[in-house]
Amino acid sequence: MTIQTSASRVLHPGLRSKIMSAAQAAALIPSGSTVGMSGFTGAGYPKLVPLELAKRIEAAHARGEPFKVSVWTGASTAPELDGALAKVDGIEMRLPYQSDPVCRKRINAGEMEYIDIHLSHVAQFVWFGFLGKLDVAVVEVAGVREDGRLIPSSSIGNNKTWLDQADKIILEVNSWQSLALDGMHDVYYGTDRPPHRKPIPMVTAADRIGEPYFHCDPEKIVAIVETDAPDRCTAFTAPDETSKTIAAHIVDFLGHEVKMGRLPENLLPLQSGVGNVANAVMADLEHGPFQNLTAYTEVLQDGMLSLIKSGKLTMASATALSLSEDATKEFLDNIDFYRERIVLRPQEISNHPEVIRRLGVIAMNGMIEADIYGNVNSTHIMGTSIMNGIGGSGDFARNAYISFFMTPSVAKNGAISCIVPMVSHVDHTEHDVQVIVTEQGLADLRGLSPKARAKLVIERCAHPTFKPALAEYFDRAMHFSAGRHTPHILDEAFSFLPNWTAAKNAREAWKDESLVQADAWR
Ligand code: 0RQ
Repeated sequence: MTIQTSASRVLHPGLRSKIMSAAQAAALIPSGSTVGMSGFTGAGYPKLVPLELAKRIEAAHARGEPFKVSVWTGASTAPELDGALAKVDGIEMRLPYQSDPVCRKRINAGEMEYIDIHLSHVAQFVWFGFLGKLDVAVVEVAGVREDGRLIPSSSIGNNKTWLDQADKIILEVNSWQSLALDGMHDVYYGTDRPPHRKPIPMVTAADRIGEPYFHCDPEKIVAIVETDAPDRCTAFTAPDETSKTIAAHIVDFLGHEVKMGRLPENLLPLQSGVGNVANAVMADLEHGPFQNLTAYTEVLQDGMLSLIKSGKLTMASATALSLSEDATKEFLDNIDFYRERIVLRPQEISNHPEVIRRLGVIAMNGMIEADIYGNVNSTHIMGTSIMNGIGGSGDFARNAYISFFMTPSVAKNGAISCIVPMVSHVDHTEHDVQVIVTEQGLADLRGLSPKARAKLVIERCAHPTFKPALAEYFDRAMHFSAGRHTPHILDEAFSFLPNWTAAKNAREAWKDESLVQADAWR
């Protein structure tokens, strides 16, 4: 990481005087501020100012002074932002999606507040005033034009909103980001608050409805920091047998839907979520029968890039790139090719329910667990600890043409079933989930009642180790449940969670003491 001194990308003459070091810029962020930072799935986050802010926070804490900020982003960032600030216990409240291990630890230890919001909601919640005031924006851009407009970098996320809403703006102008990104973005300024909202004029994934640059009031810019640092690259594991089998089930199912006349031959725009399984599905489509595919997604991972390279995917709309080191090189080496085939948009548009519904997106997202009735948990381990967050999965699932949720049938080397009687946390209700897929098989839940769903999910998706116990649970629920629409035995519904019996016994033993502790907590 170096501070650039020559070949500055700050072309606006009036703004050159605002160039300073990251430490000087970080000194402009007071304790207690709410800071809107750029960054989405490891792309386009500020690389220097958060590190310097973390140093200031650490020094303040060493002097015994309190110092924390609240951090809003597009989605997950990187160790230089979430990791560095969480490490020094510098984050009061974080929203929306994060995936940093240090943040996760602090959130789950109860030391850091976290609000997990649908990604499409964040910008509008800020305009509506639901989340309070935004004090500072720290936004990475690829350049500042002579006219003061900003060239976005490798993600857009909520940057337009942060630049609009913040009192003060700190820009990181990153010369690692290719200037050939110029023209790949489509920043839509037509959104408004109800009752003045107009339809979003987008009818295909390829439509450009905005402009390539951010507007920004130069008076609000208090600092510009020049950097030359790479995005965090995402390491994907090569698709394993489980992911490949899940992918094959989905590709077969899509073929069947084409045959039945429910999907066109080139399908409908694809959305693919985060993680290895989602990446594997994209890789499998490359060898599948479909041509002239399009994508309307939020994050573009390696699998999708390679689908574009192969010519099978002709156009992809997203809000961010999330690429491995090899794929980043491929992208940068051939950026003119990819600029014609990728549009990056603000996340309020990439994830907009109206557009997703109109285009008929095919949504494919990972999950932690599903229950036999089709409710899905994407975010929590054992119902109480956060993994990452709901991200955009809810934006897509509820509004998609078909919504898939996929997972290996077991986790932790087979110790935990990912198909359970009742999910320990609900992100996507049975009403938003149409197809559940594991390597065991695929359950098409469309048009099925809860009991028919349960039989199919157990039959098609559960691992053989857990299938008999699930079937037995369902049989007994049919017998003992007070209501037979969605039969359950409520005091057993979570019994598939690991260490359930041990935890229950521990609670029993703790009962008397807990009364004293519960009073203390109140
Ligand atoms: O833990 O890393 O400690 O081994 O959960 O699981 O199987 O590696 O799956 O990488 O596909 O991620 C849901 C987390 C899946 C992701 C989730 C443990 C498992 C492992 C990860 P380890 P895998 P993936 C648009 C869409 C929400 C946001 C979203 C996600 C770890 O897809 O964050 O969809 N989704 N956004 O061992 C205990 C279980 C478990 C379990 C898995 N039942 N019990 N642990 N694990 N199942 C993009 C954005 O919004 C940005």
